Amino acid sequence: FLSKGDQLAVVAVGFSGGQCKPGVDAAPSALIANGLLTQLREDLGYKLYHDDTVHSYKDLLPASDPDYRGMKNPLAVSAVTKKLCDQVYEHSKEGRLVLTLGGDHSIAIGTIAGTAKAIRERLDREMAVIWVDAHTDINTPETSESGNVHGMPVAFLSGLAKEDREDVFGWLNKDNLISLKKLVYIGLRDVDRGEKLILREHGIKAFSMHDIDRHGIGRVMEMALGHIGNDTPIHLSFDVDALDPMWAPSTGTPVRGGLTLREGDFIAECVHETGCLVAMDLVEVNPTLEPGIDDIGAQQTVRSGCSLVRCALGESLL
Ligand code: HAR
Ligand code: MN
Ligand code: MN
Ligand code: MN
Repeated sequence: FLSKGDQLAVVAVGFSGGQCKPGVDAAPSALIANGLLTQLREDLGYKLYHDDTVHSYKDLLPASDPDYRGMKNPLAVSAVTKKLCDQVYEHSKEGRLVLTLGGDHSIAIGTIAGTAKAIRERLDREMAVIWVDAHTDINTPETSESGNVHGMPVAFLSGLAKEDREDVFGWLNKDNLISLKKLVYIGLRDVDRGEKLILREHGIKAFSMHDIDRHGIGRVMEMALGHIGNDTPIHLSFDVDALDPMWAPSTGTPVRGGLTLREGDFIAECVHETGCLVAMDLVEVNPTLEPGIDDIGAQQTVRSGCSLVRCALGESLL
């Protein structure tokens, strides 16, 4: 009831400027070449809104983009996410479920800002975010040790990080922001010191791999969804590096000890079951990073990514 159940907008974002490794921009094409859109259309029965382009936003990229407050590519990431915010907002406002294929995780600044605003206007509700990741991506420009904006999206989206300059995320309005009370992390295992302080200070709900080992993924999902509460619109932001490198080796910052693919799929299925999913991001697939031989690692990562999306969109429902 939160979205028009059969209408799915797909936004393909070939952008890698939130971090330093090229290749994550090739993910949307690789996911689509693996048959993802056909599966969503033919097997799952969605009516797709997709313009058959992978957006690279070349016209938005500045000629020169010096570091600002320690952030790398600040103008590019800001301009691209602002445009993406508008695209996602337009779809979400129409009641469509929005699937965004990244790209690195900085693009969530655009997607979440877009849905948060649309859901406020359309349903007068504050949306929840389930962030599935090895990382918390909640560094402020000042706490970040890397300067990579893909480690900062949650800080900008929650208002923890603020910037007046319009061309460096100053375009983010109060309408675009989310509440830290309605944020839940799942899959964490590589959290910076400064980020741990932020989690503690704000009492942010977080389930690490340790919690999943202790309680099992079933109980963790009960607790995660219980925290959000019934009938709350959910934006699922899924970083493929939440999966163990065995299932997703081709990603920029792999961390050992992650989710099995089945656990990842289960998370996605549980979110689907709520009936409250309004948007999903799948990010950080980098088919050009190949730690194995031939293409097997990249292929496995792409297959895993497709599986997560299909599960979130209802594949396993009987
Ligand atoms: N915390 C580190 C940083 O801020 C690493 C972040 C890595 N992020 C991702 N997305 N791959 O989750 O740079
Ligand atoms: Mn498009
Ligand atoms: Mn991430
Ligand atoms: Mn990550």
